[in-house]
Amino acid sequence: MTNVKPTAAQIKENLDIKLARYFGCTAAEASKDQMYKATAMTIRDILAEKRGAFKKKVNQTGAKRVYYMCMEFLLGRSLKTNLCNLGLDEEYKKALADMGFELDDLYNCEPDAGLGNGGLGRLAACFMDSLSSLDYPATGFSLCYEYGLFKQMIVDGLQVELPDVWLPGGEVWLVPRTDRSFKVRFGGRVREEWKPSGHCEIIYEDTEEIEAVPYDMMISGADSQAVSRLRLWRARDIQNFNMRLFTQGQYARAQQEATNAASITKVLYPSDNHTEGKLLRLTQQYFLCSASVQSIIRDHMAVYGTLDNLAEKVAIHLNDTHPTLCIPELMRILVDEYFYPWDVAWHMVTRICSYTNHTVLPEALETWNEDLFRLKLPRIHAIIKEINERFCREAWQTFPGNWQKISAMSVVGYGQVRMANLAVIGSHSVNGVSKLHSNILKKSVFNDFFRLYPERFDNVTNGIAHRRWLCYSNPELAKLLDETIGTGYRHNPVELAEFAKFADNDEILERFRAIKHNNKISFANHLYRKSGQKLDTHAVFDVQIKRLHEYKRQLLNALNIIGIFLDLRDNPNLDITPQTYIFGAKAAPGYHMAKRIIQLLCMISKEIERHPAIREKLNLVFLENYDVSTAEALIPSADISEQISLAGKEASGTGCMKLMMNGALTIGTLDGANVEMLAAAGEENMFIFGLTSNEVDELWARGYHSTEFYANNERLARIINALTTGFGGESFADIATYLLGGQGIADPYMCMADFESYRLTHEKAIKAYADRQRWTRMALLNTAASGHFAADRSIREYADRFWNIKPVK
Ligand code: 26W
Repeated sequence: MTNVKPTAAQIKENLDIKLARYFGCTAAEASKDQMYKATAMTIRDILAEKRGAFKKKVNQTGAKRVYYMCMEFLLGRSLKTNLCNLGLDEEYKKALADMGFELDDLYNCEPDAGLGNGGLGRLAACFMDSLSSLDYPATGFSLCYEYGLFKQMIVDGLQVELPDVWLPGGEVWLVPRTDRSFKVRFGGRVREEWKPSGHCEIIYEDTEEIEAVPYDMMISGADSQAVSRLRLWRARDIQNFNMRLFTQGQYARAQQEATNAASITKVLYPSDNHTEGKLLRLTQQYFLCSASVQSIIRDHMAVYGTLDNLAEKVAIHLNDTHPTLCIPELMRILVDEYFYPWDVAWHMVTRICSYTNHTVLPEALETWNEDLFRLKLPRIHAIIKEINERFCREAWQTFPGNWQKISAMSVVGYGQVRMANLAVIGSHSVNGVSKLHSNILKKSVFNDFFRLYPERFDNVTNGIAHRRWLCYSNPELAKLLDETIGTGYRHNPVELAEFAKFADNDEILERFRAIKHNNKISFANHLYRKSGQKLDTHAVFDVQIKRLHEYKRQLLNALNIIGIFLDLRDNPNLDITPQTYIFGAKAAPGYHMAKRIIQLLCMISKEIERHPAIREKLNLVFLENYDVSTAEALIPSADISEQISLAGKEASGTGCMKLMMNGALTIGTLDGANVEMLAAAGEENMFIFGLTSNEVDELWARGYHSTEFYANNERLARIINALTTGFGGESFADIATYLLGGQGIADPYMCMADFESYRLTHEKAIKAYADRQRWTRMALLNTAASGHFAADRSIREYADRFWNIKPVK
């Protein structure tokens, strides 16, 4: 059946079989949920079969493979992408309609697989799509968290976190491979024993062994041969169950032992850009690395029977530092289990591994307490010490006598194990995720390493799965593109540039505008069904969607909205274009300031509600539980995209790309990928404001005093004072203090310094919106300029420059 598309009749037959076997019912009796599951199961079968054929071809051709290691994959839903990528959506729609079901209804039965926090995890998911669409042999490795990122509820403006139970509906995509389990060791002691053969054997004593069980998810490419595999590990107690304790009547203790092991993959850490150095997280990371590297070695041995050619056949990519322990784990297996000499093994490891950095914030760079590390992973600790010693000797050649530099670059120092340093030392390539970010890595974060290994440093600007984020979530726009520029852009996204030819075509502009308006109506309906909130679809939709973090400056946006609110309160007849501000953001549960900013946004919204006259012109909507599916519904409807981080802080941003592709105009700083978006779209089609990253550095060096901006800007002063008075009955004096000083550094992300520039630029954008013809032209040109920001382009760059892998056709 491989590559032969099933007919509607065959689909119906397959669905009947699944319903009968798994739910004991017929189509007429089945619930939507049962039909969704039956549908997913039939797709899973098609994918498994296709994957088998592809794997065979990869084995036969001896092609090199890439293994993408990441603690997070923010997949969202799978049914629609898989169906569309396989080109089966129309047939399934027909078959299901015959059986009394609407495919669109079934899409909504699927829970989001939220196995990630934000940008990093979503990027990994987009990359899996491109890897299979471009026919690269790829496996992603991560953990099968029982609970994904928490569900967010907002109660009186406060974020409440609820567990995200995704498996009951999400499990249908997973194929358990209990036959492919591995053991992962923790704790205990290690001893070296020299054997007469000359080998050193490593003896483990009193270690705890935990079983890693793989659950495989197949990810289809679009119109391609390849099916990528995402292997998610689940922890299971190796002794299964302590029957001795149980028969002694110690039921709870017997139960407890098994639970401890399973807790490793219980829940995703809900924080990005801030690490706490918690033992459970280190345990999760090693669990992922050890199981995955063992799996890679096993697969390789099964095909080649030797590891001598491992570096020619395997690329391992470390997506941020979280899976860095792959480096010492691979060393452990090569040296301890296959007896390769250290130097030979190290040469292999550095040829195999590559590393991407995703953040420059110092609080996000992971380090572990060395004592804790040694207790949990004694053998890995010893290996890291050896790596470190050899590295320091090497660095001495470049920086003789400069102990300060060498100690800053070392992996182990001051009682800490530093993951970023290990990742750089053990990889042949290190890249940032936008041009600006990669330059900052070379200039500051990794400057010493750059001087030592200049050839290792490179840039690959991020990209998005344009089929998911444009073709499937904005089908009307995709149809217009198909008609005007042909369907080639679906596989070759740079062809979107052709669309620019229609920038002065009135008929196309009108259609483009109408599509945006229809998308706004669709989103308004979606929101109304979900929460009862109403949206004015004639207002500008001004959208800021991303994790809540101070550096992303949702607060700057809020300050500007407060200004407009005060204007309207003074004069409700003010002639301004109606504007609706839409926010979606989750805050890390322990991140106090982020939660206060959410509360501020909600309370401004509540305050506006109290003024019917103001509500006609100004609205603020805070979307509860922003997730991938919400993004897919919202992004096609956005007019304005807020990308307003303090310059130098946002590594890339990818939401900006999704919004641009769907014809939203960006208001942004010269940060992350905005810089390249500007180069692609032209300054006449973007609204750029604020300090540049160099200016930010200079201002810090000179001494930044936010109070000067308060003193010299009456409007800003009034806004800050309004914070203290409060909104919706809640004072935000603490946020005023945060901005002006009093405790800690005043306004650490320079909202005050950038305020005026932001306000003026924003005003310019809102005024530009009034000229709809001109606005639509700019929006169309943004879509046309967005092809560069497709993940297909990013993946080709990784494949050619770092992984050295080729498509298998
Ligand atoms: C808890 C430790 C931790 C630290 C950092 C967890 C997760 C992180 C991530 C690296 C944070 C993250 O998601 N970074 C984002 O990565 C995106 C993909 O490259 C970029 O587009 C964003 O700019 C960057 O913030």
